[in-house]
Amino acid sequence: MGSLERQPESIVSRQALTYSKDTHMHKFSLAAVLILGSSLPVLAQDAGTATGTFMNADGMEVGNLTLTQSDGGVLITGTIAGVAPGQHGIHFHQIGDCDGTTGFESAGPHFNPTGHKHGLENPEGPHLGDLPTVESNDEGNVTLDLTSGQISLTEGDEGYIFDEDGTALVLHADPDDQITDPSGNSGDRIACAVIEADTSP
Ligand SMILES: [Cu+2]
Ligand SMILES: [Zn+2]
Repeated sequence: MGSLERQPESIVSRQALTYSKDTHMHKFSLAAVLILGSSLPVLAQDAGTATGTFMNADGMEVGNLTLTQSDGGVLITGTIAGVAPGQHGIHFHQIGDCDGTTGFESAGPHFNPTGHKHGLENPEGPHLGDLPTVESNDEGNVTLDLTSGQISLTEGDEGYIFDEDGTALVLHADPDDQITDPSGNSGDRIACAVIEADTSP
């Protein structure tokens, strides 16, 4: 019977994998090298990057960021200075507009193209713009080193951030509780960076 033959198949293949693990790994790595080798020029062209400059509400430059698209998501690196020590909420917001005179309300709500609720721990969440909290050290410096599997620099992806009105990365005064809609009780918006696509070749 088909089902009887099919069922042991997975067991057999599992055994085979254990039995000839070295052979399999060898094949996999060979394949990986071949795939990587053939697509390297394409990867170099398509590897998206973006940058931004953080402003505080007084309009002073307080930091910068770089976004780098990779297979595992978008790597977010950068620094923000002059931030009270402790945990702070940080999110991508829907509009690429950082107007300090509005307390950065100009950046709109969290980036949320899928219509979910706020928070990485919210069963009805998260917003695609939600991120883990970041920490400012005793000198008041935040070092950004995060990866988001939710946003994308690649057009056509669900989390593509370069929609018509752009996107901003916003740092808050308070920690993000990761569940309270719509912004995790993270308080005032204290720094904001408009995300700009890197168009250099
Ligand atoms: Cu926010
Ligand atoms: Zn959110």
